[in-house]
Amino acid sequence: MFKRAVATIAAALAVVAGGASVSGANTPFNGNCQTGEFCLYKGANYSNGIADFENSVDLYYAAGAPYFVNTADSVNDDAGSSRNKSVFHPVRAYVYPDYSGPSVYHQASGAICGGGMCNQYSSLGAFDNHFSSHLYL
Ligand SMILES: [Ca+2]
Repeated sequence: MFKRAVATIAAALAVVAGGASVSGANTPFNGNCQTGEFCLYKGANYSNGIADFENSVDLYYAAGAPYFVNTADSVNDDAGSSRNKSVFHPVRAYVYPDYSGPSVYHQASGAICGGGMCNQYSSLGAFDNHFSSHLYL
């Protein structure tokens, strides 16, 4: 009886510990660009629709591919601005699937912008409406 109670308590503690993980309590695709996430916005200046990711995505237009939250708009070739809020990982976004083709490097969140690189881009210039995959580095 005592052993079972200890096991139950240990399991409960494990759940609590999991809920407060060091990676933060972000939730992908909740429409909020949280710590740890890479976010794409349909419009410039982080506006008009968001897709908030917590992992790499190798293809934006396959079955199950991402849409901007609460819209019927595929993320593929439709991002107008981007932001990396991962503290530890730079993220590279690519024009083609499978992390290929021309790309934009996003520094880890908190890194100082320099050399044309930053963790966020309020507009994407020649890359506007071109991203088709992204990779956490
Ligand atoms: Ca989120």
